[in-house]
Amino acid sequence: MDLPMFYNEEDEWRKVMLMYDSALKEVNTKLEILNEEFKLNHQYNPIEHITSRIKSPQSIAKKMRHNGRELTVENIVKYINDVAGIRIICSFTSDIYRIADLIAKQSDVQVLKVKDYIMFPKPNGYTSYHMIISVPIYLSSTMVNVKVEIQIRTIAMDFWASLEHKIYYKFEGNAPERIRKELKECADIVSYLDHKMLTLNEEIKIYNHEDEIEQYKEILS
Ligand code: 0O2
Repeated sequence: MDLPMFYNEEDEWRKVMLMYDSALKEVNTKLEILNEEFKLNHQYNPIEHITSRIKSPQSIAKKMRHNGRELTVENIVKYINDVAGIRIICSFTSDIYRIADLIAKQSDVQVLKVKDYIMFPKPNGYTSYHMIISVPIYLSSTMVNVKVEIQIRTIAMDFWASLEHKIYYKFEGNAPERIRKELKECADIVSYLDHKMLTLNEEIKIYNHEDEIEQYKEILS
């Protein structure tokens, strides 16, 4: 984003945070609208729930240190993609791609980067679909494009990721081999479960469709 001119670093920081916060509101509204419309047309919610957060100053500083960059507002805006983050939890894997596609198709949304950890899981077993997008935010005298990281995953993927996150921090990234192996096994079970649930849901849809045809036949006879 092109930063408007600010008077000092503290003012600048506050205004940048306002922009990230506004971007979260924009994207959350877009998602609520898509979910409501989908519910109206298809009688179900593709989105189970949504959480959003602004990255804590400590996490931002840690990431900047890790990347070996000087901690300035300009660098944060330029190099940290997930200051504003949204996590979308879906029931089925097919919903993930549907939601990602609906977001990407919006004309004011720019997709800057996609990481498909569902097609290509991380070696530890992590699966999720990540998008870095930018959305326009209109201020009184200017418009800025603000980056938002969107993570889309199923309930089961989210369950796994939160436990893995806890374990990662508990062992500071050096979990014992046995725990890492068991986590990977759990990730395989998650993937199997998601696949099985999706297949079952598709079957139920066929039954519902056949029921509807029978009902029409009865009405017409
Ligand atoms: P937190 O606390 O969630 O904010 P890039 O954005 O492309 O410049 P980055 O940040 O490595 O580079 O991107 P990536 O790989 O898309 O990962 C970003 C976020 O995905 C992480 O943010 C986590 O939230 C999540 N994530 C990625 N890999 C894992 C994993 O192995 N396990 C779990 N539980 N989550 C993961 P942060 O900043 O690490 O943390």
